[in-house]
This record gives sequence, structure tokens and C-alpha cells, in this order.
Amino acid sequence: VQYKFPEGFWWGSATSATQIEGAANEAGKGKNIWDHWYEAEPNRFFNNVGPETTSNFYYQYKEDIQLMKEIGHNSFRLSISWSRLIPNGRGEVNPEAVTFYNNVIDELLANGIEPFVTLYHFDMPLEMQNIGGWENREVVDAYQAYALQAFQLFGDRVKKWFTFNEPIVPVEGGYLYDFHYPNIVDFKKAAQVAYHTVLAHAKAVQAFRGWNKDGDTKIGIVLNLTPSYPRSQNPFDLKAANICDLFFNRSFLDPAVLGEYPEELVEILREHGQLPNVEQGDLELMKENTVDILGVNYYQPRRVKAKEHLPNPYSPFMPEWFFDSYEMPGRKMNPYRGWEIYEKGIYDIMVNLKENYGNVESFISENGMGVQDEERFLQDGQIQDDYRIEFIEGHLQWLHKSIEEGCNVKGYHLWTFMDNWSWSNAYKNRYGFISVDIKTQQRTPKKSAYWFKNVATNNGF
Ligand code: BGP
Repeated sequence: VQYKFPEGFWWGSATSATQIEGAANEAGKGKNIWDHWYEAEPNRFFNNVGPETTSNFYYQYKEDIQLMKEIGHNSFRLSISWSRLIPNGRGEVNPEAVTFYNNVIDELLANGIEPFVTLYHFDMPLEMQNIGGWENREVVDAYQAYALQAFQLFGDRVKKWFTFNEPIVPVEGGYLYDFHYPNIVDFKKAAQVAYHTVLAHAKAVQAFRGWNKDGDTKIGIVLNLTPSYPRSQNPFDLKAANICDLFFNRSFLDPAVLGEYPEELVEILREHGQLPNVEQGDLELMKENTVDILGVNYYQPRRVKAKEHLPNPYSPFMPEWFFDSYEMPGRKMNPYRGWEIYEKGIYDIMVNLKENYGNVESFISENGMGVQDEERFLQDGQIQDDYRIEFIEGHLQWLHKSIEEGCNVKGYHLWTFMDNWSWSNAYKNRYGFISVDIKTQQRTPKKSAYWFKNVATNNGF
């Protein structure tokens, strides 16, 4: 074994409720924004496939957990669906959901797999969205109550909690770039929504601290940290990359880990009249409720340069006023998904956490390679995904280097366990260790699944 990882390293994969459960309109679940958006505009979804047609984990979880065990997982991230547990977002708890999540957690533990549980993975209950979603402070309180409910129901067995997955994505998708419901394009609202999400996160941590008496139970957040690399070292490019980093990484990373917003970001928003409404006591609450652990989702970096033309000051305010993206010549691309592959990014993120964020305990909570039309790699009944093995290996080498240099990294989870439904892309890009035939719901491990089993078993490769 050339790359040996620290003892007790977490090996596994990540999923989310809406993407794997199915049974979207069954077993007492309330609607969330995805169910609603699909009903309203099915053609916004790849091949018109909606969230009711996912990978059927709700009914096949036992079989799936056996497969996890079979491929060497010692941990697994899933999310609780808020609208399954509390169909209206607040009020009555759905007893069938309690039974389901209890069964899943118990089944995982019985098979030696540690559950990592996310409370919110893009799936706002429709009733909460109908009163304004994250624009409305009432939803922040409803979320805190939901979080506390989950700790009380499952916290005797779940030791790793995550308040949000990639909280900036619903802000970008729902309020800036039109790829999530409610499809609003308005920076001021986006800023309010982002702020309320950070506040909801801090309030969930506060509820957790009040509830948790058991010292080895931890709480954190999962962020998609996307390094912004400047095109050159000239001061204009450097400034552009810095502002991009402030908007897309530090807007969540700093409050979650350090308990405060970066002053430079606050200044930019103030100067342009874009500050959200902040109530008395909020900032103190954030300061007091920082995370124990950080999940890092890493897919690809941003390549950033200074703007060539000044933005029209009468155009609506957008982060893109301050930088342009560019196609770096010679960069390595995933030919089957169109995203850049830059393995060293994972190392740069970890070094940054070590140097500027108190070396917070972290792990890779998602990293993975999406492939369109993956059946073309089917041979002798198995997907020969050597490209995925190479992808994981390349990232693990850099992760290993960061650990050797003292970064506090505790695990690696692939996105994702089995092929699943992904938001408006539905089943377009396949990411799983396990391929899923959507019609028959037949599961077949890919070549990478057995390769990963070896890595997990040897704690390295
Ligand atoms: C991440 C999300 C996942 C998953 C993944 C792949 O941002 O946390 O939920 O969707 O991206 O995305 P896609 O299927 O669009 O390639």
C-alpha cells in the first residue's frame, strides 16, 4: 500500500433523500418544491423524468445496505426529507417516516456502517415555500424545530449530523440563475435567502448544543468549496478571484466555521445597497454556534479573470459584475459531463482550511464523476468505469498529501452510492458505484465498486 490513510478513516458514499427514496407521494410524505415544480413544468426536467421516479431506496434499502457492506463501506451519508418527516414543514410528525428512518439507521448500524445524516438537501417543503421559503424568518424557526425533532428521534444512534448540503446552490438556483424553484432572479432576495440559511444553520447548531449531552456526537455543514483560481497574478485578476471566493465560498464558510462574515463581503454589499435584513442578536447567535466538523464537496474549480468591460451600472446587481469566468487553455475536462477535472483543487481546499480555518475537522463529503450515456461502457454485464477509478485515485493522492502535511481530514465519500435522480438533470449523468436500471430497479456494481472495496479494506491503495 503506497497511500495509507489514517486509522479509522471514513470510506463510503453520499446520497440525498429526494434523489434516491422515490415514494414521493406515498407513505404520508408531504410535497416539497421538487414534487411541485415537476407537476407544474415537467419539461424543465431531462427527459421529463421527475422525482417520483428515483432509485426506490424507500422500498429497497435493505438490499442497498447489503451492497454497501459488500463494497466495503464503513460510512454512508443520507438525508432526511423534511416533508416526509413533517409533511407541512411544521406541526404533525409522520409516523411512517419515523419508522422508515429508524429502520434505515438500524440496518446501517447492524451492518457496521456509520450513518452521516444531512437535514436539508435542497428539498424545501412546499407549504414552507408557499409562505416565502428562506425569504421568511418563520421558515428559519420551523427548520430549527424540525432539526431538534430529528435530533430527539434519531440522535441516540446518529453521531454525525449536517445541517445543510451545499446551501449556496438553492440560492444560486432559486434566486439568481433560474435552475431551481422558485426561479426568481433577484440579488437582494438571494442575499436575504442566503443570510436566512446561515441563520437557520446556526439555530440548528444552537438546538443541537442544547439537546446534545453526549460528547462524541458532532454537528457540521456540507459546503461545495470551489477554489477560484485567477488567470494571472496581475492585481486585477487577483481581485476578481478574491471577490468570486467571497461570494461563492466565504459567504457560508466563514460564518459556519469562524462565526462571522468576511468584512470585505459586507463592504461590497453595503456599497451596492444589497445587505440583507439582520435582526438584533443574530450575529451573536452565529458567533456562538460554529461547527464541529465540515463536509467538503469538491467537483471542479472556477477559473476567473478580471472583467474586460465594466458592467452597466443600471443593470441588475449580480456577482458577475466583478469577474469573468474563462476557459483555461489545456485544462483537463471530463469528456462525459463537461466539467473540469483538477485533482490538486482538493489539496488546495484542505491547506486553506488548515491555514485559515483553524484546521477544522473535515472530510470529503462528495467528489465524483458524472457520465452521460454510461451504458456504452457496459461489457460482460458490468460497467467498466476505469475513468472513475482514475478520477478517484487522482483525488485521493492529493488528499493523502494534504493529510501528510497535517490537514485534519477524516474521510472520503464518493458522490454517489448508486445512480440516482439529479434535480433538473434527472438521470442524465450517472455517478454511482452501482448502476441502476430505472425500469427494473435492478442494481449492478460497476468495476469501480470493487476497486473501492479494496481501497477501503486496505485503508489505502
Ligand atoms: C452536487 C449535489 C448532488 C448531486 C451532484 C451532481 O452539487 O450535492 O445532489 O446532484 O451535485 O450533480 P449533477 O447530476 O447535476 O451532475
